[in-house]
Amino acid sequence: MQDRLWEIVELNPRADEQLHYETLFTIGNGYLGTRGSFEEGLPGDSPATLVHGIYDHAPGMLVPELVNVPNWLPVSIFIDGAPFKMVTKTTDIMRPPEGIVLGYRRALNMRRGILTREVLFRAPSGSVVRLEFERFASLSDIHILAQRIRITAVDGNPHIRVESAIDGDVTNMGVRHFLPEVNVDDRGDTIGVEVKTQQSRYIVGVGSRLISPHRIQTGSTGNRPYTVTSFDLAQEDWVVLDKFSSIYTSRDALQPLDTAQAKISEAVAAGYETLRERHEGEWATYWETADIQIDGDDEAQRALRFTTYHVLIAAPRTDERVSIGAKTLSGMGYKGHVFWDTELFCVPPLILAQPKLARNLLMYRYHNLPGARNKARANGYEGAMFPWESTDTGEETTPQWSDPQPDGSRIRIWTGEREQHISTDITYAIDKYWRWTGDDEFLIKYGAEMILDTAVFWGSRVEHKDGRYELSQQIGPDEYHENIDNSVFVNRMVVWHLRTALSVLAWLMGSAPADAERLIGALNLTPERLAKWNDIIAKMYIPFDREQGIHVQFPGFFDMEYIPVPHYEPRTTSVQAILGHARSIQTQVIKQADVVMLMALLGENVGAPDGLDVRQVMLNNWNTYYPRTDHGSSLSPAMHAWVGARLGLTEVAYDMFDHAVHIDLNDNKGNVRDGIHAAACGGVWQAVIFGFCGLSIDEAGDLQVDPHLPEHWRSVTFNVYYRGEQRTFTVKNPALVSSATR
Ligand code: IFM
Repeated sequence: MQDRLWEIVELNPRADEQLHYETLFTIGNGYLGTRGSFEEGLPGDSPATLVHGIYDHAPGMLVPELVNVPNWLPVSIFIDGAPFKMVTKTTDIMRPPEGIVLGYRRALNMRRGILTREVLFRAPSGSVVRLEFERFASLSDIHILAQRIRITAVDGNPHIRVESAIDGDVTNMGVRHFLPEVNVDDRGDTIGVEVKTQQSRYIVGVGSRLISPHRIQTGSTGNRPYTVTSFDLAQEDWVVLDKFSSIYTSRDALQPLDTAQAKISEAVAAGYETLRERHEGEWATYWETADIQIDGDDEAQRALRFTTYHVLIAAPRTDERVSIGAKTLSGMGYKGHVFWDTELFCVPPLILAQPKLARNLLMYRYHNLPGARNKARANGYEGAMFPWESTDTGEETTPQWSDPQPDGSRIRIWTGEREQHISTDITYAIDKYWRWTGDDEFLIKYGAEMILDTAVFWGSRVEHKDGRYELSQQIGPDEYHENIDNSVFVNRMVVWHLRTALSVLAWLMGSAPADAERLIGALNLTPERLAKWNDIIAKMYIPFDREQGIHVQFPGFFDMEYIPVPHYEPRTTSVQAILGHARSIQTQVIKQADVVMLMALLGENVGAPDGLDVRQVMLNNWNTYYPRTDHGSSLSPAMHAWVGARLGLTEVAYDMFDHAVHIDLNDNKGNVRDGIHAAACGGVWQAVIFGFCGLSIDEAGDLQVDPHLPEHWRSVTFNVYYRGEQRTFTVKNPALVSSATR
């Protein structure tokens, strides 16, 4: 196993890059995510542990956000009385006033799900020590967090003091989410902190125990309980310290802190090596189906493993009432809210690689149907209208106003009201899950209800005008153009949605008639309603320019100022930022794949009027919209890679893929400190499998590949689940394909 292609390595730590690396080096297990902050802290750092489902709406905040829970990482090491810190510069390397880092290597091993750091450090006393840190969030037992620290005296005979703590005074960048009463337990070997969120009243218990071969002592300062151990190290001698922590919340235990402390006893009894072995075993099963092997492009290989790793650590393993936020559990961006990013970008890779995880995510939407029904009712519609931004309650949580701009003004945010395609995006994911897994039970019990009730919503939402159906005041994927009438993406996807709803209902009537009856009654699926759906399918307005042979993003789009986006290169920001918000919304600059997104989702089923060749129309669409798109959203490049590959435009598709797969690694958007771009991570997986490899289900229900690999990729090998069976593919370049069933 070549771990070089499984590792993200940092060799030269720079203060101005630490927030970026904290995000990249997040560890997690689908229950929580912990940013890669240093154990000893660093000025300006942003340590955070985010637990799925723990949201709070603090006083004065516009919307609820995921809560940063008490920090389990802190370990301070004192060498001959002086603290170890990441000091990288000094004028006197022999007698450094604060110590100095002589050598450093930090690596995230994605195959093993383990973060390590090695530091050679000279203390102010002159002693040189090697510090080796290792940590993981167990994938085999999601409540176990483990750290190992090995300290070696390389030169000198230092006195070492280690303080391991839990920090109960954490905030979300200054916003405090906990009630003032904090339960601090420093009585026994296993210290603990229990807090309660202010508005949502979730209880979070964090326990921790330091295992040292030397005597330990516990105590606390304020809301920070700690354990201390100290000893002398003779030259070339070393010591290993293990720290086991555990987190439970009132979402999963009646007494979170007690339960966490009991879990730590279990962890201590099992021992560090055993826990690590079990953890690595679980990772091996994840990678067996999630890993895509690219022969011929080591950098793409490593980067693709990185993006896949982040989807996997964000996906809830056992909990079907939580979902993946746009920035995973790796940062505070978008306040941990769940968008369409989950269903259209993260769920599809999981459907193929880890279908149970995909099912959990779809169940989150099922459990939140009441919120979607409330939203429809509150807006004067029928059925279920899912929120654009969702949290633990399933209610709409999109803020109506932006944070203050530099001039103090706030911008109105319309997406919560107008970006209604989310309901169809969810239906798309459910349909895909069903087709790939054949999980009829899910469809019958849960999926069909979501597909049908969101169809009821669209049936009540459309407007009947001049013999056709229209949808006014929408926001499509291109969010630069708000409140537009007849977005081709939305209108076409609604037609797809209603067709899907009708065929699901027909299937239910044949395969599960009692359930069909149940849903017909519960959702009031009268013959008139179904007839209207058919009428909408037949008469929906699909904006199309016959002369140009293109789908029109929305009527009036081409009347706006044309901006040649490719002329604005090189750039490190969006063209929208360069032109300014007010001007750019009056131009043809597109934020992200919109008509191109439609082509990704529907392929040739996007359709073309009689007499026109759909492939030619797709190519025309690409040639029209690609040069107008500024990829202001991280969701865009991967979708362009997918569609570009399907159209045989392999070179540009590779450029887009390369950009997308490095969005976080290279901080292409300059905001990775706020968290991983979940959608880009899931998007690149799809770009490779559905785009470059062209995997699809054919009319007969068989899997087919239709490769358009980048020129320098020799082959791509991957495993997918299809209808409960694992299938292995090796797609060769040029088009030499073999498939085998295991
Ligand atoms: O869902 C996306 C949207 O499409 C573009 N702006 C960011 C959101 C969250 O990633």
